Amino acid sequence: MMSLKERFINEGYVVVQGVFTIHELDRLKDAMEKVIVKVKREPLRYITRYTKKQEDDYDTWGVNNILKPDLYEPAFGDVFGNERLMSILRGILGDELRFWGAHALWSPDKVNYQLRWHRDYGDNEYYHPGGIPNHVQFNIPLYTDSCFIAIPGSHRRALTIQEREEVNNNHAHPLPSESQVSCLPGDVLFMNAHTLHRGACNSQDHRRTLHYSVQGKDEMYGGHTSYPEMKEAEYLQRMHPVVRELMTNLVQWDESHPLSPVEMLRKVRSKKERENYIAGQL
Ligand SMILES: O=C(O)CCC(=O)C(=O)O
Repeated sequence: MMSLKERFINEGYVVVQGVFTIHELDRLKDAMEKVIVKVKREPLRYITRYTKKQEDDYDTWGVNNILKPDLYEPAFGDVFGNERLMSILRGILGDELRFWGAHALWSPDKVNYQLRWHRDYGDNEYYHPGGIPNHVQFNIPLYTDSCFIAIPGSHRRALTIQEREEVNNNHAHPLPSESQVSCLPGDVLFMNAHTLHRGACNSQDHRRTLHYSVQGKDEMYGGHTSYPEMKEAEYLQRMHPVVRELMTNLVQWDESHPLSPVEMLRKVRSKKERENYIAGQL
């Protein structure tokens, strides 16, 4: 029988059951509702994900950067105090990790969403034939969640013609080997975001899911998501010690690997593209 890590490397994702306790989930649910209220009140203030974005008529399905001071709730950082979670992440990526991202996703109120087929980070051509991950993304569903749809093993190969057509045309049609991934509250979905995937969620669903990512401390791919507060002692002091370490590692890596002007431009462009895309403008 394959180990959890082998399944992750082989399939590009794996669901681990019962990682979070009811008590942890309850704290996260409270924190999540506070964030949703803030974002719905002032969506333009944050990096918000929209299904509808018209003046005075917004419908949202998520927000990025929930560990930033204006959205932070201690429960969000305390996720990294879960020993089972940390041992799985370290088992896949190694003992020393760095922070990459922390976002929140929820069901829209008005407009159902169908997120197109994609690999994350704008890297639709990227794959590692051995399935070796350069990050782990993980979803913590606070309620039953079946919104993530993926093609198992697609992170280890080039896209097929049919898949490439879907990606290039921003489509979200069902594909032959797709698999809808279902999680119960307490489960964690670990994913290699280079696995071809899409998302779908209806306004009738009650989705509340945290969407985090980490990398190995010295991973050459990625990084560059540190923000100024991560260097402030007062901000770091509020964080769980593991988060403090992950953020310090990210800042150190970002500072010792400055982007060239061309890379900077590429990053700004792909960030803009991604923001437009998650803002429902593509
Ligand atoms: O709704 C989902 O779970 C998919 C989210 C997603 O694909 C993304 O944020 O890139």
